[in-house]
Amino acid sequence: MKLYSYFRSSAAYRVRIALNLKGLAYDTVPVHLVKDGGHNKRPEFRAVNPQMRVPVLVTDAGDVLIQSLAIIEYLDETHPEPRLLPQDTLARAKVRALAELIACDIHPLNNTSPLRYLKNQLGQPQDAIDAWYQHWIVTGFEALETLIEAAPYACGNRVTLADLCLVPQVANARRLKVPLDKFPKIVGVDKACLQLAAFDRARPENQPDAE
Ligand SMILES: N[C@@H](CCC(=O)N[C@@H](CS)C(=O)NCC(=O)O)C(=O)O
Repeated sequence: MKLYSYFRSSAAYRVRIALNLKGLAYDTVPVHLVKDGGHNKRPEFRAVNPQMRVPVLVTDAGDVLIQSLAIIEYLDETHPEPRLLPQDTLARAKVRALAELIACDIHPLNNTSPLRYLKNQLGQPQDAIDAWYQHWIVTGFEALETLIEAAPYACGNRVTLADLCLVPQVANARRLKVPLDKFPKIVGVDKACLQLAAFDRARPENQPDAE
């Protein structure tokens, strides 16, 4: 398999963890999201993903999959061990809710395109953009801190899709120096996950395109 990725992309980070947990080998195709206004905007990448975002997973059969949550669910259905979404319907809804809280409600507000728009089209200064970034992480984390179990993972004693979303979002928060002392459960889940080799190997600094 082939994963179009960028070392700092938290959406790609989620998929890297899933692939590692399931023991699936893949080649990384780095797509630099910053250099020259973003190599993701080049026609050759647009031909792969018209949305011009990473991650993109190309399966061994040549199928092209986009959107990290859809990719992870595909991997979970095709390679069920270890299961990232519980079989129990109610438990599965709870895991998806936490994953979506991060992937749909926090992450899009911190993404490269909206941040660039704030800067270039709306003329916002960097300190206002950083305040925006921090605000949406803190607001989301306040809810997440209440909802997660931290026992030791977000939804109990098994790693789930919720953890695959939480760890990359914490990495973003740390990079932007968001204070995390109000969120001991989130910090605890992050620590427990990063002790697992699959999470550690997926970290931005351990990627072939890391800078
Ligand atoms: N909802 C998408 C988000 C994908 C996404 O926005 N990826 C970011 C990197 S984390 C990206 O490629 N950004 C490029 C841009 O915004 O121009 C997913 O979960 O895969």
